[in-house]
Amino acid sequence: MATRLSKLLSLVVSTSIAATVASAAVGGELQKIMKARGLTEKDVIHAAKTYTPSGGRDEFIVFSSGGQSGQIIVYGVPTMRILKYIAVFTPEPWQGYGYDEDSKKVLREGNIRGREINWGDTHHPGLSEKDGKYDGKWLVINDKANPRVAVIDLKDFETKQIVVNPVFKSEHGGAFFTPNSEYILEACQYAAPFDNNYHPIEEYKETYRGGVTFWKFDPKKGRIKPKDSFVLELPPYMQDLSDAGKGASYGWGFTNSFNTEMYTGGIEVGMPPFEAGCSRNDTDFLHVYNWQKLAKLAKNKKNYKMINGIKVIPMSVAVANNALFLIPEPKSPHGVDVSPDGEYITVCGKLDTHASVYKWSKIKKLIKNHEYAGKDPYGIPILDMKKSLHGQVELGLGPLHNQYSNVDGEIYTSLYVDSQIVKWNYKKLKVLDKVNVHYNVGHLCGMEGKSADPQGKYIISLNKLAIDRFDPVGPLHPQNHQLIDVSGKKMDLLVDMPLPLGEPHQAVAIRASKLHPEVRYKMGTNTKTGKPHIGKTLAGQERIVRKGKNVYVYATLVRSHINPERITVNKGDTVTIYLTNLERAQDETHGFTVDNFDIHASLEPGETAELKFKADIEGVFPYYCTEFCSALHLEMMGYLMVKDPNKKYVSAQKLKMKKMSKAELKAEYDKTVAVNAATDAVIQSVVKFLKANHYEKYPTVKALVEDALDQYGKIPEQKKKSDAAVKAGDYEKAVLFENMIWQYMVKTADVGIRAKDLLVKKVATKQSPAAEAGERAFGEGGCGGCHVIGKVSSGPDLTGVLLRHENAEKWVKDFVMDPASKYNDPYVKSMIDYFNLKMPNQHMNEKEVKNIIEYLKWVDENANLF
Ligand code: CUK
Ligand code: CUA
Repeated sequence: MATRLSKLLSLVVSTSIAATVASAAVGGELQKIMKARGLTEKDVIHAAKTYTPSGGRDEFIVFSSGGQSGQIIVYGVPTMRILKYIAVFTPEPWQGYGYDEDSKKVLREGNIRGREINWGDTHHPGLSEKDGKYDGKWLVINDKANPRVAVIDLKDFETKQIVVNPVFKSEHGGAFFTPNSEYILEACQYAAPFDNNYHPIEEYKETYRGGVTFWKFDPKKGRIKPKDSFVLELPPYMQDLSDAGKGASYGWGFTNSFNTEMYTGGIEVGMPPFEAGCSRNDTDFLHVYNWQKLAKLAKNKKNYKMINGIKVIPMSVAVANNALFLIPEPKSPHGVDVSPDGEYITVCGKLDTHASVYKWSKIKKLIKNHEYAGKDPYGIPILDMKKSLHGQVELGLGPLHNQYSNVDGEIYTSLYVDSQIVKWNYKKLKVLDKVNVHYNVGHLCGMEGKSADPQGKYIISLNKLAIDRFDPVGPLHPQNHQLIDVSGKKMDLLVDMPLPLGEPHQAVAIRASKLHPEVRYKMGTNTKTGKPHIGKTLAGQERIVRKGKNVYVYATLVRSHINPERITVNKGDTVTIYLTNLERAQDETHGFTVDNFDIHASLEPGETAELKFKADIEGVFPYYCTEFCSALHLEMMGYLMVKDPNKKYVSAQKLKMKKMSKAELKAEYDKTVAVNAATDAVIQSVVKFLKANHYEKYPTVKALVEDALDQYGKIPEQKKKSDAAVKAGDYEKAVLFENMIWQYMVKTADVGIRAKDLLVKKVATKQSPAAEAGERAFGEGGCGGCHVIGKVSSGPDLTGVLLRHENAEKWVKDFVMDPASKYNDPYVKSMIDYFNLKMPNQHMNEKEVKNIIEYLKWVDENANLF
């Protein structure tokens, strides 16, 4: 159902595209808004291209690195709405990541040399591939600061594994999948010794090394296998970005570099800084290597050395096996990007105004014929640059990164210094278009723009500086992602999105239709391993077990209680709480914390998590559910009581309070039972309606009904307890159990009525646009405050109102527009007496009233449903 605004917007779009109707034709209300907000027609078109009505979905999902936040940011295109932050290398409190034992285990896989690292600098997210196309299963990302790679499962968007590179001290050129997710490439950045010892910087060329690590990936299980992974040793050139070959160049990998000068800085000893020494040469080297061949070499002991527990293939072995080559590339390059067919490799040089396009068939020929231009100091064959090049194009200042589109030969490149995106053709070597961005763009993100199947449509410019784009929020500004429509001949910048969470380096986008996340886990799942949790607890299995100084609590959570509700331990005990969320309903997450103990878990439906802490201070500590999960969420709590076993406690003098008599208790019990019976009657009528209208045919309705029946199914057990209490003469307890029954009934009715409303919409006759507008006017005009369709409320039920009066349409219209004129009409008079209320003038216009009448006609047509 489109809103009024979006309808008007689409009107503007169609008129301006047709360019036949002047803007005078635009609806008056829209024009008013445009004027008040100072919007041009172009602005409104941009709004229409990115706006999505409530409940609408995006076409693409973007995974952006969170940079210094150590996380990943997920957002939608074209709306640029942020959907999630994925916790990766850094604790994340909402999701309990790093605050419960299971996620701590994942986070601690990232310890380096036995030390906790709680920080990360995420740079390059990579999506798993099948035949070079995204399969929507796994996401990986690297940490530049602490050489690590993490794996995220796209079934639940949670981090499952972190691996530490045991020989690199820094890395940057990862994480990039090979075309069938066989390996994840991770290239070094700042060269350093592979061992963990001190080596003087004067021995840089001899003892410092760069490299590329090939992490073996199991695409079925979605885990890296460190034992089957290996490193290719490279000279201490600062390796930078990488890309895996595909199609024609399948089996090969490409990594560029800067500082092939091997400069080592030294401002403090009077040397020029790194920036001067690293940019001395006109060219650096593109590393070209055959990973398929290297993988075979890594199977034989004689080809590798073990360093810090990982296989390292020396350069000499790679060279002897024709698996490693160098090609000169322009000064201080940055991005290297292989075309969708694998035939062209585009390299950008930060300090060169050109992009260089290499041709794979030319490189292959040179390799095949052993035609080398020379060797580098480490004996690696160098291929001639000119003979490898397809050509070069002058793009502008500071070209950095590239993305491909669905149009053959079309490529987009970011220009850092010029603050522009340039569209050009890498086959014809021709610049096509440029657009200004704000400001200093780093990476850019096309839709599946680095896969073998780029989608075109949009480019996102990931800018490094925002400067004047947003309301100032202090000296630190948000990052600015700008969405650009690239579907036309000219690029069209649509919208800015501020990102207030670290500096996102690269982003990858995938069609939303390729992602299929789960709604719930199998009951009792350890979400970090995907296996049943050792603490899995089903309803009725809740218990507290003591083993010496260890207390184990097996707890469950379901709307709206935590079981158990009282936990008493001794000061000094170690407490382990296993929590299982018993819910099956969509989005019904419960959170859990014990006040003052720095622990938190987020439990999605079916999840079990483990919390552990030492009860090292005496006192009473409430624990509670931290997600507002239901009307009685505040009641979802309990007490942890920590006693000092060495202390004597004196009981408090009991307060004397008036107690209810047995007769009073019995009366309260009878009243509660009667309320329950009445509520149950409502539920039964809803159930009857749902069944009669075949709710099971509509999956969304069915899911709600199942959730409702799940709640309803919990009633008999409570009833048994209530009856037993009555039998024992304990009406106090019986009332409490009857109240619990009422709680379950309220939850059942709540979901059941939502299901009914949804079903009514599905089975009713289709509303005409006028009736639709009428229903909206009915709601917005406040009619619903007194009139409930199908029910007598504080005003009469309007079902059948058009049958009750002669010449009814006119009668209703006159009455709504001027109610006072009919206050003396005998029928209206009797109504005023009955409801003790007069119909007020809601000041509706004639059009609105006409629409409301259409809506009431629709109500009459479907009267049997209300
Ligand atoms: S890098 Cu940041 S702009 Cu780390 Cu991929 Cu190029
Ligand atoms: Cu569960 Cu709040």
